[in-house]
Amino acid sequence: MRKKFLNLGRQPLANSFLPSKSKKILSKEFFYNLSVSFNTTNYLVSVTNPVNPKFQYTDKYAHRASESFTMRTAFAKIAKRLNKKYLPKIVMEIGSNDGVFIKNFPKRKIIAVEPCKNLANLTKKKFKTFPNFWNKKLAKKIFSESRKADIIFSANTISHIPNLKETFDAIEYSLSKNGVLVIEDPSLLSVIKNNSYDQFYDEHVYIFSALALSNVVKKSNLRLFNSEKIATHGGSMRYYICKDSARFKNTQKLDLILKNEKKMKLNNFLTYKKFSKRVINSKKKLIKIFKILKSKNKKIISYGATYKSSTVFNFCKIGNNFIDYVTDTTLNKQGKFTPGQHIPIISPEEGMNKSVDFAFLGAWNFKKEILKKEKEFIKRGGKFITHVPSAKILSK
Ligand code: DWN
Repeated sequence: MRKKFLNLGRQPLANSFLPSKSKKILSKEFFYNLSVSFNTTNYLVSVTNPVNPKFQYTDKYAHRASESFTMRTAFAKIAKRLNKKYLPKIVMEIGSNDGVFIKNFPKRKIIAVEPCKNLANLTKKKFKTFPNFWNKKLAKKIFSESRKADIIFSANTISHIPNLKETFDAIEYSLSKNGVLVIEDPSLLSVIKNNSYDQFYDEHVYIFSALALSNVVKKSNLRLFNSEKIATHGGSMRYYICKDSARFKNTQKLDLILKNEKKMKLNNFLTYKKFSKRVINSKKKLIKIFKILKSKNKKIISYGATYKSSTVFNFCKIGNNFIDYVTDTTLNKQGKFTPGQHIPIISPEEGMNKSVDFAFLGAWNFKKEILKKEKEFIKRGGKFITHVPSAKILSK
């Protein structure tokens, strides 16, 4: 049974950066009610009413995974590790974005799957890319009984696909006998611990726990055999999954992770009810900070036009009332307006000037990278605001 625990209100699609604020554009903006539920049977946490992926992963998809140094380095590192450990002949990535992970393998081994046409067009010149949604039909087109994948990798994508049964069935078909599926997605435990409710938006249909994922993959004759915590995106998990009958033994590390999730009561609805109360308090505290700063005539901007901040801004009703503009390094976000609240997005070169007093960390998951980059801003007295793990002005 699914039980609702969090209501994040009327929300736009987090990827719907508007080209202008004309009446025509604004009248077409799509909104839906974003709420989050817990499944008391398999412990899955999911968006209650997912949006049809066809409206989300279009040829206007804005996010480029290569934009941060942190992610470029993290993907190069894991690609090297997987290559050394499993010696794959064929590597497939589901949701290859701009190729930041898969480009680290020799071209002859690569199969990329990316439904956003603008992104697939970027990588198809460099290696084999299927501009399609991942499903059984595509799996059968790519693979056969004699041709299977030794590694299937997918970062921040499986959690975006509503139909998990079909997704994992198609993966089971595509994996070689001892092939390994490696997925990375935000960690539910980190979300609960950090009050990072902004990890919930239309694209994050699921925020997985190891407990829930192990239940889900079983239905497709797959087995979660290992898992590790990773630092990316404010706390993620890397999961290793194989066919039921594959040679891999379940690791002690996985056992400990599952035990800890039970200790932290991720299998208990009450945990989520309590989280929901903390989210409401976080909202009140953040609005209070903005109001105080505005009453002192401080100039506030936001740093990183993230999808996550779309949830925060629309939930807390933070728009041009508090924030002058958002800076982002991604060229195709610059010159546009944020979803729902319609705050202009400009380049950091233009935006991080001397007039700025405070910058809200929309990309709080890259805090370390950003603080290092923005030493000048901090030196002249500029301060960052965050809402994770609690709403506050950072002292440094
Ligand atoms: O799962 C998803 C994650 C991985 O990426 C997607 N559904 C969509 C997207 O979500 P997001 O926008 O919340 O992700 P990021 O990676 O937190 O976005 C960071 C944004 O901040 C990018 O637009 C780049 C920008 N940025 C910047 O302007 N200056 C990032 C850094 C590090 C910087 O210094």
